[in-house]
Amino acid sequence: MKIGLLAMSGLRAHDPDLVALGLTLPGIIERGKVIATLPSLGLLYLAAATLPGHELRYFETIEDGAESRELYQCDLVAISTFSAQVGEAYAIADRLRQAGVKVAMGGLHVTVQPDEALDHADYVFLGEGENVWPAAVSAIAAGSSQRVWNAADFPAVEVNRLPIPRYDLLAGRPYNRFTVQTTRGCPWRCDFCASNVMLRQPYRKRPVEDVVRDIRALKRLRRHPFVEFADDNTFVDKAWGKELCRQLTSLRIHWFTETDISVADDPELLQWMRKSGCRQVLIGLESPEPRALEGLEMRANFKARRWADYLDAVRRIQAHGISVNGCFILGLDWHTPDIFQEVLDFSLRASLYDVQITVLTPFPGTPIYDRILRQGRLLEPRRWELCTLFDVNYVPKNMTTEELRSGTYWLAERLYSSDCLERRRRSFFEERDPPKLPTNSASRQGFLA
Ligand code: B12
Ligand code: SF4
Repeated sequence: MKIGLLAMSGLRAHDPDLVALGLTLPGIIERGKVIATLPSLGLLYLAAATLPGHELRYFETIEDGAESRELYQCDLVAISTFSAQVGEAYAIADRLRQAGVKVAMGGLHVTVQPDEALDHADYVFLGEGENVWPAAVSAIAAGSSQRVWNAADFPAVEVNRLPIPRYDLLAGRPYNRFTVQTTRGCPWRCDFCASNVMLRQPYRKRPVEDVVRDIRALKRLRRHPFVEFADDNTFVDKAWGKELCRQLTSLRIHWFTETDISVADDPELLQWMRKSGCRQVLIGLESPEPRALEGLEMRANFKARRWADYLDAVRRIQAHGISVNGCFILGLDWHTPDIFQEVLDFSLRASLYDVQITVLTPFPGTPIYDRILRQGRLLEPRRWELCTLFDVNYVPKNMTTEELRSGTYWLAERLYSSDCLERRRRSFFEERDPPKLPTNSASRQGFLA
């Protein structure tokens, strides 16, 4: 079969005031340019898992959310979905099906809303794709009428046997960054989290050699790629993390990842990270106000327990020349209108190199979605296009919806102004140490033991 893989590209936001703000603020423009064009790693994994005998092509939606004409020459189109763009994805699927092209949909959104997706797709996939996809493609090619394919009915994906994502399908496209995965999932369970944890698998680390193998494959495409690890929480296991960094060092790349604050506890790990090309870690601090963190992480109250160390931990990481992108969620239950000033103050005090502010977003399938719905606080249920992390679609507990919106603009204007960017970053450059190479071999032995 001719199989098209369709990624819904670009960033999304609907609130017109916020969009206007995003177009003018240097901090937002900077980050937007950097990430807006990342390719879909999920689809590149599916491509790698496809059995020989099929022709594969990778597509991105065009700027206005439309699809390429060439997609209509495919027999089957696989679309990957997040909530914010699922309406656009359904519209494309409807058009393709009207033209006789079969459509398969998978990814985070349809995994939790399969019934809705069945109105638009011939085949709906739940969970991780690598094991279910090859069997489904063979069955579809043979004319099977099975419409729902659940990864839970197949052997679990073993991350020590993942193939190299088909980066080669991206050749000729102007990406400046690429994603590679080193781990899947996260050991924590935050009530708002809509990441890979939704795919319901435990936290898994890949063999370091396989990660290196994948980056070498990328380097055949771009000699010095900037790599974003598409992980939820990379450095849970510090010994494994050091081995990863040791092996990355020879590749001479620059990289970015998402991890939790405990990375600050291990200076040797931080040194290896810096040495191996780590430029930035993105950390979900969520709130400078401690009461809002209570119970947010449901397994061990991890975030509330770490709050007292936030300022120091950020300093320890940045002192190693690794910038921190601190993420805050605005509108958590304990937040009053004071939260905007508090985030601003904390960001300046901690000299956070980058700050990401988002509004609390009830993504389908999350505990917070069920709670807010139950409490009658969801403004427009099922308007998934508002799941952008920037659009407000619920009534906060300790402020009004309008206060949350206007407070977010107020904060964005200040945080991302040239003046504030410079103040936050000046301290980063002043306080960081030159990278030191760890000489102690004890931890290497520890890792191997
Ligand atoms: C890299 C990334 C991006 C990149 C690339 C997006 C892309 N096209 O893949 C960029 C920067 C462009 C991006 C943009 C956005 N993102 Co983003 N992004 C991520 C991140 C960090 C990693 C995604 C990833 O590569 N995962 C690894 C791959 C291997 O996993 P996967 O995609 O889930 O695919 C597997 C399965 O889902 C399944 N599968 C997926 N698709 C299909 C299709 C078929 C047919 C089948 C069979 C299987 C299948 O098989 C795959 C392999 O197992 C995640 C966080 C996370 N950890 O998930 C957030 C995340 C996905 N993003 C999120 C959001 C909100 C956005 C934006 C809406 C932000 C905005 N305001 O614009 C946009 C919209 C995305 C878009 N245009 O489609 C949310 C989505 C939540 C949700 N449920 O919808 C996440 C989870 C972050 C978060 N915690 O809130 N994002
Ligand atoms: S620590 Fe991050 S990735 Fe892990 S569950 Fe919480 S929000 Fe999700």
